[in-house]
Amino acid sequence: MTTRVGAVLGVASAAVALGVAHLVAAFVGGESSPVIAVGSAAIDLTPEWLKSFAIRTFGEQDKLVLLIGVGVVVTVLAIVLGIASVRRPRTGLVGLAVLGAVGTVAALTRPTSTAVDALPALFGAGAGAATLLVLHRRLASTTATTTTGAEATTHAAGPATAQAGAETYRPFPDGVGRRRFLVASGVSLGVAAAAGAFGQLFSRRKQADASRAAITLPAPSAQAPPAPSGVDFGVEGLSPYYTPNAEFYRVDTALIVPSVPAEDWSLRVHGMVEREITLDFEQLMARPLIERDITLACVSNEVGGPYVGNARWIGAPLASLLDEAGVAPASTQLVSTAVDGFTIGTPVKAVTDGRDAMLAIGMNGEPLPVEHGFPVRMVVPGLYGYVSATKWVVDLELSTFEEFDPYWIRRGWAEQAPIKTQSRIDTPRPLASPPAGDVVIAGVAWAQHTGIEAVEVRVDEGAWTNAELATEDTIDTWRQWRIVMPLQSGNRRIEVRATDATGEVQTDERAEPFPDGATGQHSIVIQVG
Ligand SMILES: Nc1nc2c(c(=O)[nH]1)N[C@H]1C(S)=C(S)[C@@H](COP(=O)(O)O)O[C@H]1N2
Ligand SMILES: [Mo]
Repeated sequence: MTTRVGAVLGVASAAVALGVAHLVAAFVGGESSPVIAVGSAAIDLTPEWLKSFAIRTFGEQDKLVLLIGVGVVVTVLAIVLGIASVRRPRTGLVGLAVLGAVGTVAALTRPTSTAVDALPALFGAGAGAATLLVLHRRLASTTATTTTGAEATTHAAGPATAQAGAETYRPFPDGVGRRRFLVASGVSLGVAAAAGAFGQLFSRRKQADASRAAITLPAPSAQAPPAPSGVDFGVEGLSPYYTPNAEFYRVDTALIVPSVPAEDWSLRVHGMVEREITLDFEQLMARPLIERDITLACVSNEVGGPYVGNARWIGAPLASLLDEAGVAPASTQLVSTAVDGFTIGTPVKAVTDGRDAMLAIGMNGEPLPVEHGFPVRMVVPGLYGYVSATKWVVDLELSTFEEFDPYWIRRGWAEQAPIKTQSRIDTPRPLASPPAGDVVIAGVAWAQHTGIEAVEVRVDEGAWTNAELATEDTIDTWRQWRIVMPLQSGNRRIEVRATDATGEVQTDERAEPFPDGATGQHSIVIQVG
C-alpha cells in the first residue's frame, strides 16, 4: 500500500513541478523548460560516438528518444522519492530541491541563457513541493484517524505523522481518506497536464514568432508594379486601398492559432499526380515568386459587412508546381489541408487557368502574419476564402469533387463558390448626421477576377447616379468609389450598386451568405442635420 501511495505522491508532485516549469518557460523562453534544458545539456555532454550512434539508430526520432529517456529517469526518481516521502516528506522536498537545482543549472548553462532562465525550474520545484505537502497532509490526516488518544492531535497537525512508527502506520483504513487522497492526486495531475499543455502551446507560438522575425522575403522574380497612383482617394472613413495586416479580417476555425515555425514546414503534393513532390520552406522561397494585389473575401460576409480585405501578396505560382507534379486530367478538385487538419477544396481549373493562384509567403511586404497562415497559405483570385485560401497549408492532394468533401462542404456550404459582385458604403457611417449640403459618400466595390466597371449611388430611391471610380489596379482587386451629393435635412437612405466588367449589374435580390455568398445591395440611413 505504502508503495503505491508513494508512487502516486511522487509522480503527482513531479508532474506538477514539470508542468508548471514548462508553463513558466513558455514566457521566459522554451529552452529553459527543465526537461528541454536538461535534455539539451545531456546532448552537449554526450560523447560524440554515442551521439552519432543515437542519430544512426533513431534517426529523426533521436530527440524524442532523448526526451523520453529524461522522462523515464524523472519518473523513476519521482516514484522512489515519493515512496520515501510517505514517511518523511522531507525526503521528497530535498529530492525536489536537488532536481530543481539540476534544472536550474542546466537552464543557466545554455549558450543563450540569462538569469531569468532559472525561473521555470524554481517555480516548478516550488509547485512540486506545494503539491507534495498538500497530498501528504491528506495522507497525514487520514492516517491520524487510525491512531488513538493524544497522539492523534499531533499527527493531525501534519509532518509529525512522519515520525509514526512502522507498525502504527496504516494509510486509509477507511475508504474516505483514500478517495480524498486519490481525488487530490487526480486534481494535481490535471493541473500538471493543463499547465504543461498551455506551456507547450505558448512556446510553440514563440517559436513561430521568432521564425517569422528571422525571415527576409526574397525579391519576387515577377514584381508587381507599384499600384497606380489613383487607386486610393484618401477619403476619411473610406477603407484604404491596401488593408493593413493588423486590420485584415480574420476568419478560421482555429481556437488557437496554429504555430508552425518555417523550419518545420513542408508541403506534400500528391494524389492524382505523376510524381509526388515534397517542398520545404527554403525550396519554396527559392522558386520563382510572383507579387500580386488580390482582394480576399469571406463567403459569410453579409451585404455591407467587414470580411473583405486587399493585400499585396508574394508567393509561388501553384500552376507551375502542379505542372511539375503532372496532374491527371481526371482530377477536378485540389484538396488542401492545414496543419490543424482543416480542409479546403479548390477547382483544379481555377488554379491552372492562368490566374495568379499562389502559395503565398508574403503579405503587404512582410512574411505572412501567424494569424493569416504563417508560413504558407493559398491565395486564389476570384474565389471565396473557404474554397481557396487555406492558411497554414501543409498538404495538397489532387482529387475529384466526388471523392472528397472538405470541411465546410460537409456542413452544407456550396462546393463551387466564385465571389459575387458587391459594393459597400464606408462613409458616412449608418446613422451619421452630417450637416445639410454636399456630403461625400464613398466606399469599395469588388468583383474579383472579373473587374468593376461602374458604381452607382441613389438617395431615397431617386435616380441612380454614377460615382467616380478610383483607378483600377487589376481585375483581382477591389476599387474605391466616391461621389459628392447634395443632401437635404432629414432621414436619407443611401444605396449603392456595382456593375462588373461583363456589364452585369449587382442584383438587388437579397440572399443570405449560406450556402454560396450573400447578395443584395448595401444601403444605409443617415440623419442629415
Ligand atoms: N487553415 C484554415 N484556413 C482557412 C480557414 C480556416 O478556418 N482554417 N478559413 C478560410 C476562410 S473561410 C477564409 S474567408 C479565409 C480568411 O483568411 P484570413 O483570416 O487571412 O482573412 O481563410 C480561409 N482559410
Ligand atoms: Mo470565409
